Amino acid sequence: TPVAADEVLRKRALEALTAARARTTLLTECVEDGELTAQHSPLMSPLVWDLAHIGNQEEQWLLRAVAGREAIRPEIDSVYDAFEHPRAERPALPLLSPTESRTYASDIRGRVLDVLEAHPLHGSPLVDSAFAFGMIAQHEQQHDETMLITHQLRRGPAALDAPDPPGGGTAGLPAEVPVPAGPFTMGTSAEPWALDNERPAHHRHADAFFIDTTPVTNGAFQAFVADGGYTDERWWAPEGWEQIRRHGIGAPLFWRCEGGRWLRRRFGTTEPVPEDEPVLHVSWYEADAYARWAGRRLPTEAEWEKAARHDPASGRSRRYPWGDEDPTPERANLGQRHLRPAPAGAYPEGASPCGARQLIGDVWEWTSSDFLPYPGFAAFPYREYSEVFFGPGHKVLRGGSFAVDPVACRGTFRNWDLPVRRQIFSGFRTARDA
Ligand code: AVJ
Ligand code: FE
Repeated sequence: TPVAADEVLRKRALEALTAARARTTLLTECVEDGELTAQHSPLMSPLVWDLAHIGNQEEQWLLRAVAGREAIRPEIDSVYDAFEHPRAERPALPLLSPTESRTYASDIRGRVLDVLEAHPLHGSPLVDSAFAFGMIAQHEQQHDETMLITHQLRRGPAALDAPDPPGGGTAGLPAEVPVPAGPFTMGTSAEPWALDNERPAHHRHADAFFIDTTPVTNGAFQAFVADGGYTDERWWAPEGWEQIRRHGIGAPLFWRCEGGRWLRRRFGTTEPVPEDEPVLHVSWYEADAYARWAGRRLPTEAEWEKAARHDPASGRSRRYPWGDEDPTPERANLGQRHLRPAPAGAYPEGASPCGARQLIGDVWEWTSSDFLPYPGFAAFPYREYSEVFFGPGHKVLRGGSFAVDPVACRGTFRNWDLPVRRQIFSGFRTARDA
């Protein structure tokens, strides 16, 4: 019955919002208040900006747009508008204090839970299937990932802790798997909480290609470094070459060489670079250069999605590599359960029909594609989520990292960033034409 279906939606939305807030709380309670207002990197906002921005977006969409309420603190909207103020300028804004930010966000949440209990979940695209509630849970989780990046950039002793992910191993696995030529369905019109840029479902053709079974590992990337990959202009796109020259970049972010051994800084600790783990913190240019050095290329976004979703047995595209069921800890490294990617070859239960592993979770995977709208795209509910970023300036990343919550991760989910970015939890796998 519709009433029972609504109760399922309300429960799902409540769980997603509650899980997001638990993670926000963890990320903002594990350091002193002074660290919340500090700027740990000009690339990032102070953590306290993310905290109040989370509350402000929730107020704007769930209290004002959905429930028609008056603004509670209209004067702060502009302070927490990401487009008005670039990250580097945010520490100078009249920000709410840590205590005020916590109180504001929890006050908004209390009112939102009242709205969620009673508001109709039919009658407009914003509320159908509890979309706006799902969108706001995804928004908070995306900022939680951003805050985790800030934690990685911050100096000082570790503030976070988590058990290691399960082991992997590539013995017996082919280095690459084939995907035959043919059409497939890209994007979705069915996933209720899919964001505007994932829509609509449409047909695409892909020529036959091979794709790496696992993401490229640190060990493989070290071979590129040792072979002089960073000093050979042949492998680099011109803007990438310019960036590594100008900044003296010779290895992934957070790596350093000591006595001939590669070490890396990871959430307040330093450790030898684990050779069997997917490489992390590389720019699109570094991924692209590695692929060219290896005689290969990055997959296109369509190739990535076909490898992840297309089921040749049924001809359908599935929600995830393993099928239509939600992620579990046995299938993918998601949700900040671990503070690192799992070794290559982990999660056999998460393999896709073509045999590729770890397409979901572990590291965001750079693709060769620009972030562009699908045919039939319609901005919803606001142009600033996706539309203003379309174009050649941003490259698409797929699959999610260990820092992405399952609510903001699926086979159709699209992330994007500037090709110079390397503080994000980014890695890649390579491909080639068949
Ligand atoms: C989709 C991850 C690129 O963090 O800039 C957060 C998500 N949009 N608030 C970002 C987002 C508005 C966005 N990314
Ligand atoms: Fe935001």
